[in-house]
Amino acid sequence: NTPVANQSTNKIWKLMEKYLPNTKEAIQSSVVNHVEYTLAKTRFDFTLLHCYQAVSHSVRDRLIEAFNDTYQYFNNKDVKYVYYLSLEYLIGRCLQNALVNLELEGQYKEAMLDMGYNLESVYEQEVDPALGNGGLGRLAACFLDSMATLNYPAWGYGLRYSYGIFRQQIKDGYQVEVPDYWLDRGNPWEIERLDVNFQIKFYGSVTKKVEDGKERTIWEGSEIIVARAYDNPVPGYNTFNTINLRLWRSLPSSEFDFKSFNQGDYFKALESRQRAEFITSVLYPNDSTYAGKELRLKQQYLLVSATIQDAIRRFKKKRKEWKEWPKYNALQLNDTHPALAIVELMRILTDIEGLEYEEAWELVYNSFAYTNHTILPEALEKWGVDLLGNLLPRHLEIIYNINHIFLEKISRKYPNDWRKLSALSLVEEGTHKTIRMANLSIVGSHAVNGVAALHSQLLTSTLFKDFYELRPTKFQNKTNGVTPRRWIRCANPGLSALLNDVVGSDDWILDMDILKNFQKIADDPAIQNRWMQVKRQNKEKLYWWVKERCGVDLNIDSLFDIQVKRIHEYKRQLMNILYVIRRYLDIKKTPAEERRKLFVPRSIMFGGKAAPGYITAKRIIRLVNAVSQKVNNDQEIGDLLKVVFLPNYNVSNAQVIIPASELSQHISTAGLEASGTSNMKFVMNGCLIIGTMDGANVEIAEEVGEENMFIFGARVEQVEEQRNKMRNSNYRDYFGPRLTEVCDAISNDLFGYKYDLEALLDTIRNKNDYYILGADFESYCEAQQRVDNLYRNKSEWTKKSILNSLRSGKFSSDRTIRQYAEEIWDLEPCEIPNPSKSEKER
Ligand code: Z15
Repeated sequence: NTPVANQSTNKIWKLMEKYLPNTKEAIQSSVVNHVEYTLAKTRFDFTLLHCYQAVSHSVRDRLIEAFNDTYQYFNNKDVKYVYYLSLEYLIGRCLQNALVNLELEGQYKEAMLDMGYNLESVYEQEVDPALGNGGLGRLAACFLDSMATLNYPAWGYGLRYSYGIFRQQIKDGYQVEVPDYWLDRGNPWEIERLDVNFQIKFYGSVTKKVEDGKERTIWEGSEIIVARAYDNPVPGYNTFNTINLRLWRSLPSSEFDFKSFNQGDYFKALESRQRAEFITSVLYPNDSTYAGKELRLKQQYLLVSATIQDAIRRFKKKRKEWKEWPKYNALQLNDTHPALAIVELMRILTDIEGLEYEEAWELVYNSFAYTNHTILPEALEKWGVDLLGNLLPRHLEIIYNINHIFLEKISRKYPNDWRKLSALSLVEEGTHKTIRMANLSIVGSHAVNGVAALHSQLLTSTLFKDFYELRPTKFQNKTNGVTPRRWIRCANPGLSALLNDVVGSDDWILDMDILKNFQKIADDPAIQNRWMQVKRQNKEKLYWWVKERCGVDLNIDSLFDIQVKRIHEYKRQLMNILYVIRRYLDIKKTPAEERRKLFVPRSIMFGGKAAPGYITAKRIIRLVNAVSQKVNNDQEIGDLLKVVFLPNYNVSNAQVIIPASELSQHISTAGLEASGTSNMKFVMNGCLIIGTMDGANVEIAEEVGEENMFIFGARVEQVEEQRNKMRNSNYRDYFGPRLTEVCDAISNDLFGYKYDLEALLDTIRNKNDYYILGADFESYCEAQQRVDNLYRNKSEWTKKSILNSLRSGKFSSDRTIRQYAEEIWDLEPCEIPNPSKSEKER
């Protein structure tokens, strides 16, 4: 594209100099303008949805001003960038978050009210973009918020799936998956970059040519498609900095097509073009399990290749010396999903840019870092060499090369240590030869981190032990965090107002640690009362949510006890529901007049999606719903016990559920939950945790005090011993009478659905209670008894709730991101001048 002549550029600059004003009148006129000119609507034909769209466009205009200024400023300052690569981003709704971060929520509320609209009902019109599965995807979204807020020069890179994670419906107690075509009402937040396109190649063949004595490798792909950029501005809080989440969409290539295949066959040609669009069509709905599908590998490579090309283009605009690459670029791999980026950068540097292997490796190694999110073997990616070699033949060659050079060094250091050699190898030999993506990620990165102290410790002592011994300084911990902007300020306005009053300002939003200075308020009866009021209002909101979606009438005064997260055996939702049955049986055995003395009324809620192919997880949902049906309709029980499955757990529902919770369950088998991040959100919102010493729970206990939580169960060191016990005994002895009675009740068809439920029980009964539910059950019941006892003392409970919240500062993702920036990325903040401080207020 030829730039316009200089004179007119000057004219354009002058015209673009001004920022949008944020007075009530200016906001109203920008909204009305969008109604008329963007939506082409009139005042006679204008719904709440149109109102949402117009308001969003008006906010988007403001985001774009900040966004353009930000990258122009970064560019002028010639800063180092971090590239965050992730196959998933669970960003949640944008409107309220943008208004809060731009500090315009008050102005928009007033402007809209004046026009007859309630801003909160406008928020409800927005779809919840759900381009992720669970913790890993939500973490990426919290990180973007913190990177923008802390003024780090950063880019998020991901995929623009047309279908996000499925919407979960419950039919006859079973999960039913409905496709989530989230773009059907358009997406006012994204900026389509028609001019940012990169070619992506697949398949084909590799040839070697000798040119003036030097061997050159050429990979010719046989399928060529295009990745197009869609930009999503991410505003920082209390700063003008606004960074970019760039999502790629796959499109057919207009120049190449799928090489010559279908020439002459018009319809076949169109079909192969449509196959190109299919690549970024759907998010794979597995959390912590590897599926090994070719389409998924295509998605990964598309993200990686487009992103590396984009980063290189940006780098080349500024400088010529490749050796400066690591000084100006840090690339963070969110799990191994984008690990091919290591290989892609090697390929471009050597095959295309002509660097020597050693030189190229230096640049790759010093710019990449890798975050591991699990030690579960079923989650570790291992691509078959047949599949990988067919789709990306040159990349497989490079991987073999990296491995060869790496193993040669190892065998010099540890001669004849075959065990070590095969443990460290990027290649797993066997009938089905595979590439271990974790090993590739470790070898290609200068830093590797786990996501909580315990998890990082387990990585270096078990899964990555041999790598750790090789280079201990490479291994780090970065305990996860969550953004207080979305998880307190947006989700819990009542608590935010209370904290503002306690602190005397809203400074806690940027510095959660200052809350520790106000711990004395935990004993203040007036504060306790207000604290309880806030919780009650949040419970009321959830009450209506549950009534509308589940048709269940909860007692607002009952203890709201919640477990929401992906359904997985290691997270032990099964143990939770088995305890609910235990409680139900105990209530039934107690004479009616004594029940209220012995049992605190509880509303026990479950929520979370099961991967569509994960049968056991789906049976757990079936059991929860079977118990719910039985218990909720038992006249004898009344409000002493209610059980609800909350359908379609997602970010926007979490924003209602978490602030309303009083007790929150994080009960994974010790050692298996890498961190958990919802535990942090619950603590910030004043919930008490019942949990095992797993993941970040360990650090939460350290911060808030064990006496303010309900900790139970086997510690990591005891888990294997418990598994062995189970293997050597009958489940009835191992379970003990209380759990055995629960299993027998299910087997005796107390809840129906015998086929599913027997199969479910078999996962723990038949000498293979891998997640040691049997071992932990009694200790879990005891912890639950402590919960009841404490809940009877409202003031003590509230005091602990307050302390949980005030001591949760460590778990702000601001702390996490600062550590990444300082200890891995070597990145400096760069704050852009804020025009609202000068020009706007005039
Ligand atoms: C995922 O959500 C997590 C780990 C994975 O390996 C995959 Cl594929 C998805 C979760 C962990 O289970 C959770 O403990 C952690 O808090 C979260 O990632 C973010 O680190």
